[in-house]
Formats: sequence, C-alpha cells, structure tokens
Amino acid sequence: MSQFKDRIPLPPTDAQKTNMTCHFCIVGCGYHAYKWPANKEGGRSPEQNALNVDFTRQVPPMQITMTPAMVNRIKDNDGSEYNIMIVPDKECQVNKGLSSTRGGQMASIMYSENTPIGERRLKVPMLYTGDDWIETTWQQSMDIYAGLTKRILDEDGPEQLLFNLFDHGGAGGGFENTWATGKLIFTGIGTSMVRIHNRPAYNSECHATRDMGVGELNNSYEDAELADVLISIGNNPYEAQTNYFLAHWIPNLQGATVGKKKERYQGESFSKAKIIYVDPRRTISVDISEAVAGKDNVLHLAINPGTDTALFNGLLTYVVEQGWHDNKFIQNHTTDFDKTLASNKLSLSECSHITGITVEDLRKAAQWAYQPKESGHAPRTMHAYEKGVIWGNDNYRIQSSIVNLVLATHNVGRRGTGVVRMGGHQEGYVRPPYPGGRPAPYIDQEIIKNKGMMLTVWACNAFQTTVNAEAYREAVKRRANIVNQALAKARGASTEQLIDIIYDAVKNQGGLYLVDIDLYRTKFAESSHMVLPAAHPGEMNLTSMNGERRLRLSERFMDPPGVAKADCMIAADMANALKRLYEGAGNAEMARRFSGFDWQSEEDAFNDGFRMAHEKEIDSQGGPTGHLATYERLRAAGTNGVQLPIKEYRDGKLIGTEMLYSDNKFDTDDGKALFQPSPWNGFPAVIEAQQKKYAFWINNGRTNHIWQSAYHDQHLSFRKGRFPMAPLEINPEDAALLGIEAGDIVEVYNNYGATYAMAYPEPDIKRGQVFMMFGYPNGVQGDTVSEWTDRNVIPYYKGAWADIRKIGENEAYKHSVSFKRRRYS
Ligand SMILES: Nc1nc2c(c(=O)[nH]1)N[C@H]1C(S)=C(S)[C@@H](COP(=O)(O)OP(=O)(O)OC[C@H]3O[C@@H](n4cnc5c(=O)[nH]c(N)nc54)[C@H](O)[C@@H]3O)O[C@H]1N2
Ligand SMILES: Nc1nc2c(c(=O)[nH]1)N[C@H]1C(S)=C(S)[C@@H](COP(=O)(O)OP(=O)(O)OC[C@H]3O[C@@H](n4cnc5c(=O)[nH]c(N)nc54)[C@H](O)[C@@H]3O)O[C@H]1N2
Ligand code: SF4
Ligand SMILES: [Mo]
Repeated sequence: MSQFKDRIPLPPTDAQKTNMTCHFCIVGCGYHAYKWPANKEGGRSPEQNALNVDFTRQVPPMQITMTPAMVNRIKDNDGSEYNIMIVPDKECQVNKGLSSTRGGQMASIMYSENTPIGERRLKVPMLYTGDDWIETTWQQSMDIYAGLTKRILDEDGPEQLLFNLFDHGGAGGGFENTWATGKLIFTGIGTSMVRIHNRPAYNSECHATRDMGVGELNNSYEDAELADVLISIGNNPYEAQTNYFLAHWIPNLQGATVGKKKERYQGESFSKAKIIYVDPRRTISVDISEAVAGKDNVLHLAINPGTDTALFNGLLTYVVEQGWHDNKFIQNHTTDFDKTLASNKLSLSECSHITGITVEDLRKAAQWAYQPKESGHAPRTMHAYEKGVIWGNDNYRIQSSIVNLVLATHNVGRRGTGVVRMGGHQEGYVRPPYPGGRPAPYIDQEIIKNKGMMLTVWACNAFQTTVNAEAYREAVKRRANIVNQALAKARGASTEQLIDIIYDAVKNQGGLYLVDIDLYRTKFAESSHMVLPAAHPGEMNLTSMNGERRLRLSERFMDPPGVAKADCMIAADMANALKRLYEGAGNAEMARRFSGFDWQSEEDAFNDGFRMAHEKEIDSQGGPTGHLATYERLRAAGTNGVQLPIKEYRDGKLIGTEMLYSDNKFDTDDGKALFQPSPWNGFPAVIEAQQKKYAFWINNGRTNHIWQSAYHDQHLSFRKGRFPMAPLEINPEDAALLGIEAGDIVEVYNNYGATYAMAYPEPDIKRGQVFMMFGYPNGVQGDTVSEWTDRNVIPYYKGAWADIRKIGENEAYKHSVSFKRRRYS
C-alpha cells in the first residue's frame, strides 16, 4: 500500500507534472504523475491545486478518479522527500479518464521506503555463494557476467548461452530495453537459444495471420465504437483489457456511438452494436455485456474447449453458402480462396457436433455478423481474439480459420472492422533479426535435457508461468545446485578463479549458471547465482506502443532504488564489459560485435534502435519513418502520443496511422492477402489421453485484481488478502460431490504435476470444468500443463485436464476472504 491510508494530499499548483502510460496491460492508459516536495501541499480550491479541481465542495461524480492508492511518498537519491500522485488523464483517448484496479494503484507500487514494496525491491546486485546471498557491486557482477560469457562463447560457442527474455512493451520492456537486449544477444553474442517471456521458444504468437499478410494490430480502439458487431474470441476483455472494454466497447453496446456512426456511414444502416463471445466459460465480460446491452444483443457461444477451428470453418462454409462473402474483394485482393474453402468445408451440423453449439446459435451468429444489413451493406464486424486462441488447441490453425472468415467477409481494412489481438502487454519491438530459424528451438526442453551452460532470465519468471512447469523447475534447480556446490568451495577466489570454478561445473558436471534481472527476488531469482536490480517506468524513460499501435513516452520522475538501473543500461554494461575483455585479448572482430553501446541514457538506446531502425537491417514496429519520433516530440504528444507507423511530422505534430490495410495492400510479396487451408484436426494425442483419464478441464487465465505472476500484488495486503492462494472457480455441484466448500484448499493433479488452489464455487462455471488463475506464487497452474506445442512451438496453456481433491481448510482464510460472487448480476 501507499503511505497514505486515510487522506489524499493534493499537488500544489507548481507540482511537477509528467506523462505516464500505465505499464501493465496492452491498453496503455494515459496517466499523469505529479511530484512535489513532501512538506508542501496544494489547497482545496481549484486555483490552489495542480488538478484544478474544486475540492471545497462535493466533487461531481466521474469528474476525477482519486484514491489513496494513487498517492505515495518517495525519496530521491539526494535524500529529498516528495509526494507523488498518479492519476488517469481525461484527455487521453485511450482511457478517457478511467483507471482500472491495476493501473489505478501505480503510485502504490512505486519504490517507497517503509512499505512492503520498498522492503522487497532489489536495490543492489547480489551473488549466491553456494549457501547464502551477498550484496556486491555492478563492477564485480559485470566482471563475472562478461568473463563467464566470453569463456563459454570462445570455448563452446553461442548456443551454450541461453536466455529467457521479455519481448514486449511496458514495464520490463519498451523499445529501449528490447533493442538493447536484442543488440547484445543477437548481434553481440549471436545465440538462437532464446525463449520469450511467455512461451518456450523465440517465435511469434501470430505466425498464421502474419503468413496470411495481416498484421495482428490493424485497427484503432475507435473501431470498436464504430462496429456493428463485436466478436470476442477466447478473450475476457473486462478483466484483461479493462479500459479498452469500458471506454470503447461499452459505449457502442449502449448505443452511445450511434451519432458517430451516422456521421461516418452515410447511406448505410447502423444501430448500436451486438456482441458475440466465443468462450467455453461464461465470463464476467459476458455478464456485464448482457447487463449493458440487453440479453437480446449478446450471444455467448459456449464452445467445447479447443474446438475453435471447427467453429470458424463451419461459419465460413455457411456464410459462403448464403452468399454473404465479398466476391469482389476476394477476387481482387486475395489468393487461394477456393482451395481453402474446399479444404475447410464443414457443415453446420458437423460444426455443431464438434463445438457443442446448437445449429440455431451458429446460424444466429452468422446472421448477426455477416448477413447484409437493411441497407444492403455488409455489417462491420470486428474480430478480437486473445489467449483462448493463442494458447488454444493449435494456435496456427485457429488463427488461420479466423482470418479466413474475416478475409472472405472483408472485415479488415474498413473502419469498424479489424481482426486483432486484444493483446497482453504493450508492444515495443525493435531488434536485430533472430539468428535462428523456424521452428525455433524449444528452450525449456533443451534445459530439461541438460543442454546449455548459462541461462540469463530477463524480466520474466518461468518458474510460475511456463508449461510443464514442475519438470522445468526440477531441472533448473538440480542443475543450479551443481553450481552451488562448486561455489561453496570457492573461498577467497579471484574473479578469474571464480569463473574457472563455475566453468568447470557447467562444462563438466551438467551445471547451469543462472543470472536473473528483475525488480524483485522472485522464485526464479531465489534459485539463481546472480541477481541484478532493474528499474521500471517512472524510474526511467520508456517508450511503448499499445494495442492500437499508439506510441507514448513514459517519463522518468523519480530515482530507482539503490543502484538499480534501466534494463537497457544493464545490457549496455554487459556489452561494454565484453567489449573491453575482447579488446584486452586483442580480438578486434569480437570487440566490434559488442560495440555501439556507449549510451548515456535510455534516450540514446531509443535513438540507436527505434529511430534508426530504417537505416539498418532490423526488425521493428517503428516503420521506415521511425526516425521522426524523438523524445522531445513524444513528450509534446503527451498521453495521446502517435499511432505507428508515423506518416509525417507537420506543424509541430507527429501524424500517425489509424487503420492498416485500408488500401487493401497486405503484407505479402504480391500485396494480396492469403487464405490458408486449416481443416479441423481434433486434439493432440497427449491431450486426448488426458481428457479420457481425468475428470476436469483446468481452464486458466486472468483475474481482474491480479497482474501476471503477482510480482507486485503478492506484496500488497489488499491484493494478497483478496486472493491468499490462486483462486479456482468450480461449479457448486461438482464441489459438493467432492466435498469441497468455499475457501477449501484443493489439489489439482495429473500426469505432469500437481499444485494447490483455493476453491471458489461459481454457478456460471460448467460442470466438469474449472477456472484457475494462472501463474500465482503459491499455486502454479502451469505445473499441470503438458509440453505439447503446435508446429511453431506455441504451447497449449489452456489445455490441461486433471483431477481435483480436497486437502482441507485454512480457518484464517475462511474468515478473511470474501466468497461473494464476482459476477455482476
Ligand atoms: N497456465 C498459463 N500459463 C501462462 C499463461 C496462461 O494463460 N496460462 N499466459 C502466458 C502469458 S500470455 C504470459 S504474458 C506469461 C507471463 O509470464 P512472465 O513474463 O514470466 O510473468 P510476469 O509476471 O509478467 O514476469 C515479469 C517479471 O519481470 C519483473 N519486472 C517487471 N518490470 C520489470 C522491469 O522493468 N525490468 C525488469 N528487469 N524486470 C521487471 C517482475 O518482477 C516479474 O518477475 O505467462 C504465460 N503463462
Ligand atoms: N487483470 C489482468 N489483466 C491482464 C493480465 C493479467 O495478468 N491480469 N495479463 C495481460 C496479458 S500478458 C495477457 S496475454 C492478456 C490475456 O487476455 P485474455 O486472453 O483475455 O485472458 P485469459 O484469461 O488468459 O483467457 C481468455 C479466455 O480464454 C478462454 N478459453 C480457454 N480455452 C479456450 C478455448 O479453447 N477456446 C476459446 N474460444 N476460449 C478459451 C478462457 O475461458 C478465458 O476466459 O491479459 C492481459 N491483461
Ligand atoms: S486497463 Fe490496462 S493499461 Fe489501463 S489502467 Fe488497467 S492495467 Fe493499466
Ligand atoms: Mo501475455
């Protein structure tokens, strides 16, 4: 919690005000950070406070959102104390002044002495001596890191150097940090043995749609206001993309954007939106949509888990039979339609049989989404998908099937349409090309098979978040322990000698040397040998792009704790240390590979990567005009930033792009979008075996209150108190059969592993299914997930079947935790 519990200090008129994009989810809500000396305070009348709000009277509803979680007290390195307030920006087109339970607490998670967060943030580099932690200097850490890296690189080659690496925007990412790490790891070290934070290889979550020529973030949030129909597939937008849903979907469902549509769609009929959810689970989003739009405007297709491919193939077949496809568009701007139609052919009755959705509902969905409107125009239907698809049963096929249907009905490149990821984190991709091929190596399995000598874990925590997590942890801990035993004998060793000792353990004894770069001593960090303290947004300047490609600069307004540094500067330190070692060894060529890191700040990393991307052979979301963006211009562009790609800089403003593909030119060699055959292919054998053997489908994913592995939340009593253990929603009748009551501790177990959770009976959960929050510190759902992946090494996190048994009850939790339904109605 913040240091303020019962009152909110107001910023005085001369408080420093900077831009802050919420660094949690993809939506990237705009906020302002105010900072002022702790001994000052603004007054309650509007001209006395920086918010310009009249607090002498009751503030009208919705005028400003402000809670004690939005303020905190901080201390900069020179010892001076300040109050900070981080409040949502009403002028930001993304969130329009809204905050969420996660973003609204940003001030509380900033470093502050005497708070749990303050206590637990990493402040100095640490080394494990084999049996205990010691605090050390950057100098020694970099000497060991670079020395061991060089030794392995020279004697065993780059493929012995493994990385678990973030690949996104927001905290632990951004253009600065992805560029810096990419340049170090790909250009410098040259290894392909890298996995991304959320999956066990270096690949794309969207290979299929990209192969078809359609990038996955192709519309604007405004398009959700302009759509006739919204389709949300494997996605729970209220809990996972909150303010996108609240500020852009809900108004359309309420009819509040009809005026806007009227202006845009002349001669075309329009009305308030209808919404279709494709999710085996009745989510809170379905519930809220019904309350807001009326049940008649909401269709929930409670699909059998893992059968999405069949659903979209069935719909495609039916839509073309009805003649609701766009022949002209197909002829002029796509290839392979006929071939795909033939291969994906599936009748409505077969489709119904596989998906479990009635033929009547299938027809209804097709009518809503694709049957021409009164005016004869095709409806504008936006297709949004996320982890129920991406981590679904065969990512590549499902995505192909969705995009096939979208292309056939021309629901991309027109306002009010789009086939888009809803997204996870923001994006911030700019890296030199990955040196490996496709499919990329399955890094987790390589580690389990005793491959690799050194693993650097950067801003992620696979102990809680990977597939087959129990086997993974076991392998990592066992191999780390081999190094620990060697380290324990190293007393008084020089850096050189220490490197010799570590090298022997990783080269000859099967050990693995682990380095973790994080904000906290996570579970992964606890098993590591070196832990380096990172800074996050607010403590560094960071640019990042949201789900509608909106680029913003979050400005540094405070110092990081201790000697923590921005990740890009840590990468630069590593590269510079390696460069010096190679120079010392007279190896000019290797020294050159680690050159170009003489940066003074994050801005240098941004200029070197994002801005100069067009001049180099690198992979970037900035586009050829990325150089037009500068920190100065982005600062001026405020929380609205600019939507990439940037078209031009005119009259002091960066001009961006609202929608991709409106010219019908797709990202293929001939500019035509590609249909891809993707027939329904059933389930992988390992999964089928699980389905036969175990009683429950262990559906899993996000909960509104908790962000990711709970790296901040686990230290906040407000959050941890709400969920002392990973919640597991279970149908009350299933619970009764197993003798399980609300708050009971249960075990979830199968042939891959076992974990614990806390039972929350919930009637909206179907019999034989449960929903468990993923990635929690004391209950890792991934322990029960198989190692199966699709052809591109994309896992099926959502596909675990297991048994459940009651362990017992914790009286304390039963008293303190609420089991009130989280559903709206
Ligand atoms: N069963 C199951 N498993 C899943 C999923 C699922 O749906 N089900 N989803 C997957 C998905 S989509 C995701 S994104 C992953 C998430 O998996 P991870 O990426 O492993 O989880 P996070 O909690 O996001 O990890 C972020 C880590 O970085 C640290 N950190 C935060 N900011 C910074 C920073 O600025 N610098 C540095 N150096 N460190 C920082 C945090 O303290 C934290 O330890 O989980 C995946 N795993
Ligand atoms: N509150 C909160 N918000 C977050 C995050 C967070 O940790 N907490 N994390 C962020 C990140 S990194 C990500 S990736 C996003 C994820 O955002 P979402 O993908 O929206 O969230 P999830 O809960 O992972 O999964 C979405 C839905 O997939 C459904 N599902 C499971 N199996 C299937 C299936 O076979 N077919 C279909 N159609 N649906 C299925 C589940 O029932 C679930 O409701 O959330 C982001 N936002
Ligand atoms: S919706 Fe996402 S970006 Fe917006 S405040 Fe919430 S967590 Fe932050
Ligand atoms: Mo994610």
